[in-house]
Amino acid sequence: MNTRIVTIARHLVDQEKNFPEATGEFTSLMWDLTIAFKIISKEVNRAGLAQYLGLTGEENVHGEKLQKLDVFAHETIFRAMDHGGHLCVMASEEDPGIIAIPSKFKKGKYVLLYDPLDGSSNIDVNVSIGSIFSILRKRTSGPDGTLDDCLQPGTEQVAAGYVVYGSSTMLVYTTCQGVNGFTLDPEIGEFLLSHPHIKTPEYGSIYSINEGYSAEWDSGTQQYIHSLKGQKSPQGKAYSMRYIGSLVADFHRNLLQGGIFLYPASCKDPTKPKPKLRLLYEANPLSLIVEQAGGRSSTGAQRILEIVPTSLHQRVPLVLGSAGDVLTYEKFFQGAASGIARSA
Ligand code: P6P
Repeated sequence: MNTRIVTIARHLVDQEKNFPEATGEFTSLMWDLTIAFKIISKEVNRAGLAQYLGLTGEENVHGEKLQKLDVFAHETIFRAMDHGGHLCVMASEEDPGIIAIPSKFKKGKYVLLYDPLDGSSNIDVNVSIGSIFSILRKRTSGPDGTLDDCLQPGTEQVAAGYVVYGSSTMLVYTTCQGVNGFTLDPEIGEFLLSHPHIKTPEYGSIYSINEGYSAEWDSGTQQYIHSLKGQKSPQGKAYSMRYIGSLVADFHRNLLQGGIFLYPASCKDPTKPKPKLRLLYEANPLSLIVEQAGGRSSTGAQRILEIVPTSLHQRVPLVLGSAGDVLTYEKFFQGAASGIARSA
């Protein structure tokens, strides 16, 4: 039983001590982010009462209708982060291009990529939603961040995290020194350490996938999912399908309990596989977290974190969670693919 009261501020300072060269800039950046998440949490928890229900009528870069809370979350994170002097550039799932730091503010050495409110289609039905963030170091010369600074492989992330706005609001993040979870105590407005040193089980007994699309899956995915049904997992329990349709909520449950989340590309047109989830704002940050927690993350063919991005809103197939389950999936996926290669 963890009896110590550890705020996220204390945790950030303690972790900073592990980096002798640390200037405190990263700690301050993370602190600013937590302020934004507290503000968003307050609004998410009253969405049913506020005027946020319903659509703005506008659409984001992907043609998805914007919920007012999406816009609020996007702007809240920007306004919390644009003046701290720690960032050289930002990019958001809700914005078509890179987001420059206003010229009146000092620029810093970090890059922030974020999905302000993932799963927002669930807002009106009170299903858990989340925010996801990824932090990189600037790698180009000059003070202003560029597109190149954003298009770095996930292995270059210095930190990543998510907030799940559920029965409680939890912030889970890594600075590549393991994964820790903090629960917001709204009475005191503090994120308190509630899940230290999160490790995900090598095998789970949960698989999370939208079975409604099974006809569009590649044959490896179809064979893998079929193989789970009626089977016991190495955990000794029969596999169960759990799918909320909100990435952060599905990921968070599987991270804690073990399991595998899959969003394969649609192969409705076998010549043009069509993935849905975004590399920079969803796949990379969650992949860093799951690997830091002892799990695994891939497209089925390639480690997510090693993909070299080519565009801000690039989409990838995403299979991540318990390492044993993901490895088993990869064998099915690659076996079927090579089988296709053989018959071709
Ligand atoms: P589908 C929500 O819109 C989202 O981006 C993720 O949060 C979620 O995992 C996925 O899409 C659900 O997609 O096609 O199953 O509704």
